[in-house]
Amino acid sequence: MFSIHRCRNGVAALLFLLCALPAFGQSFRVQCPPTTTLHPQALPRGAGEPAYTGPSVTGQNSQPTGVVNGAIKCQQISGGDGYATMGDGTQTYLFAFGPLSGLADIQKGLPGTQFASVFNTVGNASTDPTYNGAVGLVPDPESTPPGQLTGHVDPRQIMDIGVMNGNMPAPTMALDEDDEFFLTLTNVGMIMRPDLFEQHTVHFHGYPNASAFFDGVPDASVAINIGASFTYYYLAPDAGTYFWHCHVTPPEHLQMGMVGQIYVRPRQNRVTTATLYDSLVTQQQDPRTKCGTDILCSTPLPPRNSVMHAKNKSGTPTLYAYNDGDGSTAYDVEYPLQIDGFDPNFHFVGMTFNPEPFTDNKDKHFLLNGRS
Ligand SMILES: [Cu+2]
Repeated sequence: MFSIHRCRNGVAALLFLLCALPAFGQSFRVQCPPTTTLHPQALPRGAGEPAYTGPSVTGQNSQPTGVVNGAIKCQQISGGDGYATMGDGTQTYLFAFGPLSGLADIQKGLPGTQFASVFNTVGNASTDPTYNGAVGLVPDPESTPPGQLTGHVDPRQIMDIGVMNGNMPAPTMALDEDDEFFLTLTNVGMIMRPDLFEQHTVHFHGYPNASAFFDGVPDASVAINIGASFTYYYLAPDAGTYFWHCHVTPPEHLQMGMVGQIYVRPRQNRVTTATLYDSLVTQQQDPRTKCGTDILCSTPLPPRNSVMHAKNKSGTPTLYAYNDGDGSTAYDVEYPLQIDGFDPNFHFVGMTFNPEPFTDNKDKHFLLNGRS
């Protein structure tokens, strides 16, 4: 995840000094493996999300041959700055995340989260409006054999698209329960604040088993420097609607705009059994969420009824917010909604080189999806 360049030719003292400088450097990279222990077979492009067929293999010895559920999903975001346009046309300065993958989907208001087979493609998001892969991903000239997609990127493409491209809300993320999610944060710097050397992180609220390494609280975790990338890893554990934010000086970076949404769609969307209830019984036998052995088991089974896995008004299978077992969280329309408030004075001062007035901070703009 980090790339540390060592000097290979540091014999003469002067030479060593000259080439020691890059030793402090990091670099942009993306990480999106096509296979993992939990997902040993790469999904072909266009395969879609596999159906939920039973308890997942955990990778532990007790279950050497288990069912593989879900897929590998990947996303890249920038940490940087940008502007929001208020209802009266005022341009309000943001510290913000921007999209660096799934740009074609983001333009349509969809999440920027992609299957590994889509993320790991080479294309030019500046010229191709249909490109959903990782911005900057190019063949690695130093791979064996040369030309493999190893996560090596062309930083120019990332800077061309990522600089001054931050938005609030941050790029939407959406995955399915049982997915493995590789989220790369690439810090492109804040071009309006060259006096700052701000790090950024991703801190995922409501994520119960976060390892400290991927938790994004900089006091106890990793924070990402300008010019560097870091890939967070999450095993989507529990269906629901969550939010995430940068945890570097959180009152400032959150107020300035570094907050977005993450949706974990329930297994119930992918069951093929006749009744939702029976599928829920199967799900509750899953070692990862089984009652009695896992902290994620929160509720007993609801009363049995025989609701079929119904079609919605447009004739496609109904989607659900949670694994409810009885269809009670079915919905027809999917739309991300984020409510924010911010103080335009604080944002204005945040664009200058003066200290921000934390004690005078008072939200005056109330925002729905970034619009006042
Ligand atoms: Cu930040």
